[in-house]
Amino acid sequence: MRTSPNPWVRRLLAALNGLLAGFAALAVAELVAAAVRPQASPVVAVGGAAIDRTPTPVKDFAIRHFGENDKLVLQLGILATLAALAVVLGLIALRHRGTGSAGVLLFGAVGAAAALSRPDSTGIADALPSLVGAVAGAGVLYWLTGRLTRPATHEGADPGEGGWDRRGFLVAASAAALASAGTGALGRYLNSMSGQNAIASRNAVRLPPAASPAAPVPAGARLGIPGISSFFTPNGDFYRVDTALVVPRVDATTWRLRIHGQGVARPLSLSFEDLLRRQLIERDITLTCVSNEIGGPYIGNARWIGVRLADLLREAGVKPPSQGGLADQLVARSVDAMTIGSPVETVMDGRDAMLAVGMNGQPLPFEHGFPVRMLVPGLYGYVSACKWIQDIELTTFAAYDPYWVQRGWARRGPIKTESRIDTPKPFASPRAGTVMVAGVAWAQHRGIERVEVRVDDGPWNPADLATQDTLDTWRQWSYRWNATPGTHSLTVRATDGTGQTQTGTRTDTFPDGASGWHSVVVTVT
Ligand SMILES: Nc1nc2c(c(=O)[nH]1)N[C@H]1C(S)=C(S)[C@@H](COP(=O)(O)O)O[C@H]1N2
Ligand SMILES: [Mo]
Repeated sequence: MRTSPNPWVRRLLAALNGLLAGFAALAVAELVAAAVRPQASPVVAVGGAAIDRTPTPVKDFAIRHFGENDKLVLQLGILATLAALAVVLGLIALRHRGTGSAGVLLFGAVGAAAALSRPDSTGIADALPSLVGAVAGAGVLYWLTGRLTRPATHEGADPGEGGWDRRGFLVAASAAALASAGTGALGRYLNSMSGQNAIASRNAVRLPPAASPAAPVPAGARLGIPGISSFFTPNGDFYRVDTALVVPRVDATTWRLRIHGQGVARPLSLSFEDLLRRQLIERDITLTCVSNEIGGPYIGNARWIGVRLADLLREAGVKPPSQGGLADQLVARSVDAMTIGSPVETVMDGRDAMLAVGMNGQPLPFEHGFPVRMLVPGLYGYVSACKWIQDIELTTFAAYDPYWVQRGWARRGPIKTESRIDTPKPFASPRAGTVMVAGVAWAQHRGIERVEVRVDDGPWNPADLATQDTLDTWRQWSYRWNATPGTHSLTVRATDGTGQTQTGTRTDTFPDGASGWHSVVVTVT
C-alpha cells in the first residue's frame, strides 16, 4: 500500500493539526481556569473584553437582534474566529514549524491580556489559563507537524516521496484529540463545581416575613385577557440584561456589603444575615431596561422583598443633597466590577428604593443578582438595579462616571412613560367583529392615568384600565375593537399620573431610552 504525499492531502492534514492544537489549547486552558476561576478562561475573557469595548450602537444592535442569546452569539463568533486562525497557523507550520507554534503563543498572550484587562480581574493568575493553554497548543502543533513531515522510521511503514508516516500521524492526531477531549471535559466539570458553596448557601436561605408586606394585588389589576402579559413575571421568564458571560455565583455566607464614601459619618459593613435580621419591606416593582425598544420585551414585574436603602443610608449618616448632603451620586459596585450610579436625592426621596434579597417569594435567582441586588422604582436598570452588589460608595456625578455613562449613556435615567400592545400580535389575522386589543402601560413612580388606542388614522379612543396596583408597577389595559375586514394599524399611547402624555416622537434607545408609540398591523378577515 503506497502512501501518496498528495500536497492537498498534506494541507488538509496541516489544517487539522491547527484545529487540534487550538482544541488542545482551549481544553488545557479550561482545566487551568478551574484552578484559577471560570471567568479567566480565554473565550470568556476575550468575550468580556469585547463587551467592554464594543461601541454602544453595536451592543444595542446585538441586544435587540440576538436578544438574550447575544452572549451565545458572541462566544460562537469567537470560537469560529479561533478555528479559522488555527487553520491558518496549521498551514504556516507546514512551511515553518516554529512560526506556527509562535503564532499559537501569540494568541495565548492576547487571551492573557484580555483576562488581565477585565475590571473584575483578581490578579496575575487570571493570565494563566490562556498562557498555559497556549504552551500546550504550541507543543501539540509542533509535534503533529513533525509527524506530518518526518520520514517513516518503524518497520513496515511506507515512506512516500516527501516522506511521511501515515500510521504514526494518525495515531498521534487521535491521541492529541482524545487527550484534549478528556482534559476539556474534566475542566468543564471542575468549573461547573466551582459554584457549589454558593448554590448550597442559596438553598439554605429562608426569607423572613416582611415587617411591611405588600398590599394584596387588587382583584381588578389582572384583566385575564388571553395574550396579555401576566401581571407578575415568573422568575424564569424575567428578562435578563447584563455583561456577565459567566453568571457570578456568590456564596451568601461570606458575602459582605460595604457602604462608605463622601458624607458617610458611620461606614457600614453588613453580612447577608445582618440584612435578613432587619425590618424587611415587600413591594411590587416593574423593572425596565433602557435598551428596550418600543414594543420590546425588556420589562418585567415582580414582588420583591428587601431592606429599604434610605434607612441604611441614614444609619450611615448620609443626607440627601437637598438637606446639605455632600454626595449626589450613589455608585453601586458588583462582584463582577459593574458600576451603576443613582442620584442620592431620588434614592432618599421616600420611594421604596431597596436592597432586594427575594423575588416573587424566592431568594434571588443567580441570574438576577443573588444574594442581593439594588432596585430604585422609576429608574432604568442601568442606573439603579445593580445585581450581585457588594459595595456602595457615596460620591458625586462630577467626580465619577459609572460603566454605562463611560460608554455614552445618560447620567440620569428616569423611565419614560410607555405602553405596549400585547395582543393581537403583529401580522395576526383576527376575524371581523369584536377583537380584544390589550397590553400594558408603565410610568414607574408616576403611575398611569389614561391609555388610548387609535385605529389607522382615526381618533384616540379611551381604553379600559385595569385597577392600579401601585405607582411603581405597570398597568394592564384593554380596548374592545369593532374590527372591519382589511389591513389596519393599531396604535397605543399612555398618559402618566402627572398628566403628561407619552410623546409620539420616535427616538432610539441610546442614550436615555426609546420614545414613541407602539403600533401593530393586523389583517382582519
Ligand atoms: N452586575 C450587574 N448588574 C446589572 C447589570 C449588569 O450588567 N451587571 N445590568 C443592569 C441592567 S442594564 C438592567 S436593565 C438590569 C436588568 O436586571 P435583570 O437582568 O434582573 O432583569 O440589571 C442591571 N444590573
Ligand atoms: Mo438595562
